[in-house]
Amino acid sequence: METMMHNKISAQKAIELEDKYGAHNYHPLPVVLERGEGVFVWDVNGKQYFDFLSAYSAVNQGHCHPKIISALMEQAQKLTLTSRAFYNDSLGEYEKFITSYFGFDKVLPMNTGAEGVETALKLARKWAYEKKGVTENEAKIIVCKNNFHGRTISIISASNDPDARKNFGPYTPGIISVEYNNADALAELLKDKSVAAFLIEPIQGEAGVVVPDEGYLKKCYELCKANNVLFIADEIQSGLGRTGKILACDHEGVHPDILILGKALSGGTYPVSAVLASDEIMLCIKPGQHGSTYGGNPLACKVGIAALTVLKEEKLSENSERLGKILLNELNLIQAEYPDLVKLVRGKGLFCAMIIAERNGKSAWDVCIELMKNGLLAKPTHGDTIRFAPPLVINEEQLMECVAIIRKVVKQF
Ligand code: IF1
Repeated sequence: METMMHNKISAQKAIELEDKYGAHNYHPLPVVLERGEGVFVWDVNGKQYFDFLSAYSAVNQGHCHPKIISALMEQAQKLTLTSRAFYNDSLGEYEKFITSYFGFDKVLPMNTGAEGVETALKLARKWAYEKKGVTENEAKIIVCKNNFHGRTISIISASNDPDARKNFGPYTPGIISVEYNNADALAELLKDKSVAAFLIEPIQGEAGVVVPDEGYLKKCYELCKANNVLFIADEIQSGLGRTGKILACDHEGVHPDILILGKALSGGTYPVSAVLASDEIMLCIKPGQHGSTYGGNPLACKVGIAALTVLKEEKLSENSERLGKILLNELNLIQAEYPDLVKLVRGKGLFCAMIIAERNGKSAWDVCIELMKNGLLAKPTHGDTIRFAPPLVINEEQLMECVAIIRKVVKQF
């Protein structure tokens, strides 16, 4: 125990080291975590918190889920990476598993979400030239305003968030943006026959859990079909049970032409992303035309199978749907009680957000600091929004404990 205590880093020291030696590309809440299990995380001083961010929906299965960790540990002692220069005994099994899990012909395995999005964009362009007959280098991609799809130069070229794009130009051409939740505006843009694909988050996460009107997704899908345009669903954050269905597209029975997954595809243990599509689309990419050092590595494959199995076996989508209804109802009650602080709440499943009215200089950040002091970790975004997205393994008793913390903190403001 002495050695353990001796090696323990203090919160202040950890923060100082990051400040001195790390890029300042984040502004974290002043909490230093050292352990996670299920819905809980603990800081270096042993204080316990409910994790209401779930690492942006990467730990839907809960922190350090034993089944996923044991799959990771077992494979880590056997074979972690072969590169795709050779076959390995795990990739084919994983590809069969994930394609039948979501109902697609093929999967292209990658690592981060942004790589998955970039892969989908490359597939869509290739398909446009080689199958749709769009003139080479003229393919267009339609994206939604206030999107978030990652941080690469092509992806931020599709962003209208000044923080995400300022001074990162020149930008990738061939990207058009359309108002979210406006199918008529999309119909207008689809008249351009050089459009290859429409890329959408079924629910916009970073924008503040923006849930479109009932029927919007279905309408967009039908418009894309009618205009021979690929419907690409970025379910990196909204997928894998977060909104109460295994995919947010399932709320409207939409089967996307290209599906992009990430984050909880590994339960937060390892970067794993995936792009799923039909043979017609996927086989446009031939050997040597796309790849990645770690894409489809044996470790990712075993972890991916375990993470997806846990989602199904523990009925985490159903739990998200049931408890999400309770959470949204409770947040609406808090909004009704304190309308001058809480402007509105919205969400679907255990994917909720609260919009804070800036009052006497108090912002969402200040509310999150108080929530932290009361044992609940949530993240402010865009100044006035707080996202509430606990791991999908949370139970009703724990959820109500968290609602009480949120109510207590809102009340004291
Ligand atoms: C950051 C946001 C969330 C995503 C969707 C693709 C990606 C993400 C819908 C890219 C990633 C992360 C990135 C992280 C914070 C977080 C985030 F605030 F940035 F926007 F969740 F909302 N599509 N989202 O949400 O996946 O390459 O990161 O694996 O960049 O600060 P990635």
